[in-house]
Amino acid sequence: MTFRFTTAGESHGRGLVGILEGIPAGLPVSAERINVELKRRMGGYGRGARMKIESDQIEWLGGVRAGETLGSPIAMLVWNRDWEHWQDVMAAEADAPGAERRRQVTRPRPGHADLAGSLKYDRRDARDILERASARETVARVACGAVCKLLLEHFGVEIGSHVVELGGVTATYHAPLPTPLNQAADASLVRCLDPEAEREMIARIDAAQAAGDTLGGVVEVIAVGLPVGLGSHVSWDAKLDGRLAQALMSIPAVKAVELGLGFEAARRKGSEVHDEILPGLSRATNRAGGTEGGMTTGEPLVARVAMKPISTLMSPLRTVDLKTGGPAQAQSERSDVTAVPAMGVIAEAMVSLVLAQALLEKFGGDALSETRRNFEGYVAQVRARTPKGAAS
Ligand code: EPS
Repeated sequence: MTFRFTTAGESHGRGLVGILEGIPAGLPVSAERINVELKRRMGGYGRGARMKIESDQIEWLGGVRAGETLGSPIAMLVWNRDWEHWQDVMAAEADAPGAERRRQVTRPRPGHADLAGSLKYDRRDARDILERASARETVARVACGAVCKLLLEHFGVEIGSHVVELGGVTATYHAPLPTPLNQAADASLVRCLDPEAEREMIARIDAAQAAGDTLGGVVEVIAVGLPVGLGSHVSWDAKLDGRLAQALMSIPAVKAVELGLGFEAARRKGSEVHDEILPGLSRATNRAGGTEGGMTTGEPLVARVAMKPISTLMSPLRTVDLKTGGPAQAQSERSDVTAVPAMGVIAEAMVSLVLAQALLEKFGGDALSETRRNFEGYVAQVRARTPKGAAS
């Protein structure tokens, strides 16, 4: 079964839909478990008023019966509560009562999809672009990712994240990280493990808000419990590191992704980069961040994801009014000061989607029981290759 997922929906439209295909039959799922992830995504200090309006929860539309997946496409719907206030602006039918192009956007925001999208799609009103480019779309990604998380959990894989930088403040943290990681990170208003850095991050968010400005930051995503050999070295598009980078870079406002040492690896000598192999086939270090040759090594997968500051500024930058061609101030609408803590939850979802796909490629299975048999056979095969007398 081909694994794929897609989303539909606009930020202030009726709602968002996620469709996920290729999950084997027999996986226990519940709306409650999916909604936990949606709630985590809504949080974080620095979010705007929109999150006070929404209360994201899924409704199953297909693919699930009596608490188990059916092997058919899983469809989930999340209503936009804010749609109530936007019904006329966002009406789908030309002759819908009150349908009109109110709240047009003709002053594109530097950094947003407004300008390139308006020119490419030949739209006079950039709202036709920004409604879909909005990070609201990630609700549906997180819902699909949450199903994948449940699948991965079934195979002993756990995924978490924490904020390591926000608004130029860098957190200090030491290995081993707390387990479960998300329990510790979610207890912080900015999902940061360093209380001193957390205080400074919050102060900078307050200052940015007062100045009508926005802040970016960096999140670290960690997946533990992975078997060796997900992904492949054989072709460019099979390489897991490349697939992770693509998935993470597709998150709105993300500008860079690092695995393991990332850019730092380019500055060091080989002897200070590569992870020596010890008896039992474990590693002395994990500077690679859990992949070699486009495959998992069995060590924790560690990805860092950098997000630029949100491009809706309350103290707007210079732009051009597309209606007149003259200089103008960019559109400023209600928005977030920062969404870095939420981005961590979205990054977890994207990593879950990539890892679930790679796991199902390796082990197949129309039913979860079949996937498990194949998984256990492979794990036993790898274990048998561990040199005798070595630690397991
Ligand atoms: C967003 C602008 C804000 C954010 C939104 C992303 O929404 P609004 O324009 O309605 O205030 O809150 O994020 C979400 C709604 C969400 O669910 O994450 C943007 O322009 O990208």
